[in-house]
Amino acid sequence: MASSKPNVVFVLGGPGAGKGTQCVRIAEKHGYVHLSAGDLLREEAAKPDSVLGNEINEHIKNGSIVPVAVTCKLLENAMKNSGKENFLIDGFPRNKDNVDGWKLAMDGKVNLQCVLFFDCDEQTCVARCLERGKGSGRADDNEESLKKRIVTYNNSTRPVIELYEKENLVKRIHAANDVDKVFQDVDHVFNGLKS
Ligand code: UP5
Ligand code: MG
Repeated sequence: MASSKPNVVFVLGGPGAGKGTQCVRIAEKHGYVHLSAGDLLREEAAKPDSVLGNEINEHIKNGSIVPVAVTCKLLENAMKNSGKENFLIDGFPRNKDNVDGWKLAMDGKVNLQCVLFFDCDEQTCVARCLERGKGSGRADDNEESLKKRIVTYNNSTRPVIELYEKENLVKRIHAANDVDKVFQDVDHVFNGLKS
């Protein structure tokens, strides 16, 4: 049965697993709006008048997680402002607190279709981020930040994926493959999704 609520797919996986890359393709082919929580936070922090800029930048550099109220508000606003109905939420929720905060704000208001999990080994993730770091300008694409990002991912985000696994919502993708092969698998998932 079609839902009148907006559809949401959470997109999770380690740093450099390919979330952003694949979301761009999904958005193109399947008409979803791509909302990267990390990009929204970076944009917010870059505003000249941002009162949260320093706090957000500290979290990003340390690979720690920005308070859920901040991230959730940015996502909610972006959803509202888009005027659209299908959303890829990339890089969120990252810990149990994010899950709880999202539920508090959004429970009953959206239809969570699935959790797309880009499963990629640590070595590949780190190598991709370091390579990107040569030109990305991202404050966290360096060895020191990456170590912390990986620890946060293992300690805080993996348990979130396990939580959704128990709810049978997780679609696991082998993300160490090349971009086209990964997208083939992703495309297969989206062709089978019900709204
Ligand atoms: N690449 C991609 N796919 C490839 C493939 N199959 N083969 C070879 N190369 C591939 O890809 C990374 C790099 O790898 C690119 O150069 C790409 O070309 C190449 P990308 O698609 O960007 O991977 P992605 O998973 O999006 O990596 P990203 O670094 O964005 O992941 P993170 O989860 O670490 O970063 P995010 O921006 O989501 O978060 C950054 C920080 O923001 C967090 O650490 C945290 O401090 C904060 N944050 C919060 O606090 N709360 C949130 O809700 C979200 C973020
Ligand atoms: Mg990303």
